[in-house]
Amino acid sequence: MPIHNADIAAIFEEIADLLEIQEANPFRIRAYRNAARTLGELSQDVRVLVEKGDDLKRLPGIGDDLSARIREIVATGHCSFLERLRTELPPAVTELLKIPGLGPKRVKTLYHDLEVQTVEQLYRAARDGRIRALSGFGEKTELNILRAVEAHVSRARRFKLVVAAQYAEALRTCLAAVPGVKQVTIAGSFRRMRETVGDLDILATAMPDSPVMRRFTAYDEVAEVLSAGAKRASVMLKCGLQVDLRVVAEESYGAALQYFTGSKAHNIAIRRIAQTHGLKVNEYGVYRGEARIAGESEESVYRAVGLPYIPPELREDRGEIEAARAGRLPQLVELADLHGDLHVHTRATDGRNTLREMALAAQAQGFEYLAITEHSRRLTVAHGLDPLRLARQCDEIDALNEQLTGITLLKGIEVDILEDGSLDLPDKVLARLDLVVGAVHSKFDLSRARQTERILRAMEHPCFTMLAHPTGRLIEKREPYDVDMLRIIRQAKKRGCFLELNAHPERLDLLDTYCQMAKEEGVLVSINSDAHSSFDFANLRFGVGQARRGWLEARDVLNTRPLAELRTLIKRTMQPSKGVLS
Ligand code: DGT
Ligand code: CA
Ligand code: CA
Repeated sequence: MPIHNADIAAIFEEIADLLEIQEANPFRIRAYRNAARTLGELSQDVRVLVEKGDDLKRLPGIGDDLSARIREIVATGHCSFLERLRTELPPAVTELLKIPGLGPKRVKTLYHDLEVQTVEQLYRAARDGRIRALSGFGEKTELNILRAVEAHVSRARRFKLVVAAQYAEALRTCLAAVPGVKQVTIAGSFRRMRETVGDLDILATAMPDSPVMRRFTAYDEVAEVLSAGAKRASVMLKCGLQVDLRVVAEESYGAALQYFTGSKAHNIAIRRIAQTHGLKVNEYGVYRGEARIAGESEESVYRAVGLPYIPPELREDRGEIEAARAGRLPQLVELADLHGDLHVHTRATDGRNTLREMALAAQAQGFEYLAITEHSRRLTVAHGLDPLRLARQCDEIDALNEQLTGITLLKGIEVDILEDGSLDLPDKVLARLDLVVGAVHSKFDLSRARQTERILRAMEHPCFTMLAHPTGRLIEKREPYDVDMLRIIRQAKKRGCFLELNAHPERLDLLDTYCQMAKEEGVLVSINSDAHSSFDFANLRFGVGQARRGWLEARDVLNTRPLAELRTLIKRTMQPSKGVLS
């Protein structure tokens, strides 16, 4: 049975939860959580790394113990340590930890004093007023628990794109290898590169005698077959992700792909246009009366309604149809357009690889330049750089640039923007660099006015080049902080600086709608990996997907520029002579 990163991550999360209920050593718990995060967000399949004999310890947060656990899971599909822990506690207890407001301590009390082991039992205990009597709970907590359980049960689970991709790509490979199968495409929100995916919608064409349906419902990771017919089936995977498969006739493939790619709003708008032409569009084709006039390709569907092909990432009914009509569709940026990356870390702070390793990995991506942007001293958890260590790294970069050919390292920093908008390193230190990437890593909950002022002030600094992950959101974990993004974008315009689109799968920040805003205001966006290891460059594809959803063309993206042009653009932001240093 193929093991995915997300499976291992889930095992490690569960281990961390169980250790927490047992009140184990906090460092040990954190090690499992960090490892789960690393795996959950990694683009490469860990199983493949294991099979290739790669050293897993090169991954962030993976030491000897965890590396051995991963090998065991990949080899056997099981984790003996987790199994031992599970026998020590009732099975549904970890589910209780997912209820907001319930930590391991409370779960322990509920379990020991009320014999609450499942979410249903928790709900009943709260409803019947039995929880308020427990020490450390009270009536208000009980009510909060009741509300949280209701919300928990009704919330439809969504999957981060990178996680959905791990399942989708494995399943596509499997289905494509079934005899008689011709085409397999993952449609739906996955194809539109939405940052999260509700379920997977797979479309296939196959010979009539192909066993594709049987193979699909018998796929190793299926937990439950929800429905199964000759042409369509739905399954629930063990990880909780639902997958729908439809097998369509070749002549309808384009129409079905167009229909199941969505979005629903886009499809409705397309059908309305079709009606004005006296046409009918459905998943089988485009019809004039009884006659089918298009449907074998998506292009043919759009052509039939008088439109050029619209790329999936734009299909949200956010102006793409009007733009298509007017012949003003953007020529969307592609991964191959990138000439470099302007935000990465190395072993000097919380990254995994050396300068040289990162440089070579960037070169293997086909990049011409790579900016090294470590954390600054304030971020002590990441072992941020002080002026001395930064100066030493700058010397190392100079020396390395002498040796390397075909790739140029740029000297940068990801400097903390402090609460008052000042930067975490002295001006003189910043002035020596090629670029300064500013980031908010603290005080996320300031008022909108204060958070905006803080960032605007940081951008006033004569050495400020780029604002990293501008809203600070972590998908499904932390809401964006409250800022006036239009003012920030206008400040960037005024100062000639740039906004980052951080391609880390948990960030994808700038958000797509703000990309559009930046483009309209004439501010260039830089698609950066924020790589903490040489593997992380693979995440750039998700950043590019987000940029495409934000209508960005190559010319709207800073790091599509060749090095010489890039240098000119970033030099303009570094104006120490005009500022404090003069
Ligand atoms: P998701 O799964 O929530 O991330 O989002 P989607 O966009 O993948 O939505 P899903 O899986 O419910 O349906 C897949 C596509 O099928 C959707 O993007 C458009 C099409 N579709 C579904 N329901 C309808 C509908 O009622 N009308 C139309 N025109 N299209 C629909
Ligand atoms: Ca879907
Ligand atoms: Ca669906």
